Amino acid sequence: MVTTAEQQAQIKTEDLMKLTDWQQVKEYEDITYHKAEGIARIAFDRPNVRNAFRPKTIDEMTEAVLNAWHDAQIGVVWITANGPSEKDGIWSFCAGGDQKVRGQAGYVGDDGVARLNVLQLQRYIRNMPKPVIAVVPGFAIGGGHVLHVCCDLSISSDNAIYGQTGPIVGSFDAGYGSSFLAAHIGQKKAREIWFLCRQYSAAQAEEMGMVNTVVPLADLEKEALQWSREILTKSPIALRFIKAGLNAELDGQTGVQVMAGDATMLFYMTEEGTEGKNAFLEGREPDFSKFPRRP
Ligand code: 1HA
Repeated sequence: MVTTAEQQAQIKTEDLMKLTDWQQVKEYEDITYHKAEGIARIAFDRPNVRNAFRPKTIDEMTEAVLNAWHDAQIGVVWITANGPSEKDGIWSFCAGGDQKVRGQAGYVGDDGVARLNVLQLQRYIRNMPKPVIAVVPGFAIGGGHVLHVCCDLSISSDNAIYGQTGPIVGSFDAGYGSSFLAAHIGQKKAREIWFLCRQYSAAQAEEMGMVNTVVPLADLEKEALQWSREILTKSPIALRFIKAGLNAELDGQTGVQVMAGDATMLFYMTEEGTEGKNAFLEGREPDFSKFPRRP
């Protein structure tokens, strides 16, 4: 049985968050940001508009994502959402760009400038060398759907609804929102989702490989915690390279650059790499003769 609208209305963010000792990192207007046991929980907090994002929302989310990226204590990052809507009790993940602030050339912020800054956020999620999990408690529509596609894993509540609206509202994401989607579920299904703009249940999303697992809304964060704890027992460098490797082909030169950077980091950690630095600092020629030329 899928969580009904009446049941959704009874479930509060505090209920979902009571399973671990979440500590607030910073107070924001459009999002909330907490950390616990190596996990960063970054949540959309505009449930009354289905968590649609305006420029401030994306600015705040970008700051939190970068903070989690650079925190060496954090090994897993959640992109999730708070709920339910005070108006109708419905839960959502994100309904994409806030159409009320959409101007002629993008979404208009307090500074009056129109931008599509969610694309930068997508790149950060993709390039961050840590697993990012979309923890989806409801509607994932338009640019909200694209964000879950950009995450490494998607854990879905059973009431979640997935779909695209771009060709209805006069928008499209022909970048990550199309190519990564096709990589996940195949070209035919990706074209169906974009050309017809239908809505899909969580069960359908799981069947087509668009999400990893589906659980009742009440158990969503319990499931996400379990997945995160399992991930946190694994080698950070192994996970870093797996993510980079899985991204590399589709990401082209950027994918190669990310992976090459990881290789450089490892090289810096070796005696051979350190010899070059030491020699420079000591004003002598480097001596690489003792390092084997392995087959
Ligand atoms: O395509 C891009 C981009 C492409 C390239 C680069 C950057 C991009 C950045 C963004 C996007 C986009 O995201 S385009 C797609 C924008 N999003 C949409 O078209 C989704 C619009 N919303 C819906 O289709 C529906 O609301 C829904 C399927 C998610 C839920 O339907 P439901 O349950 O019938 O609720 P609804 O009554 O429609 O919405 C509840 C409240 O939330 C409404 O407000 P209220 O009348 O109570 O005051 C509704 O206006 C508000 N709301 C929902 N979605 C949005 C929204 N307000 C502003 N913007 C929204 N996107």
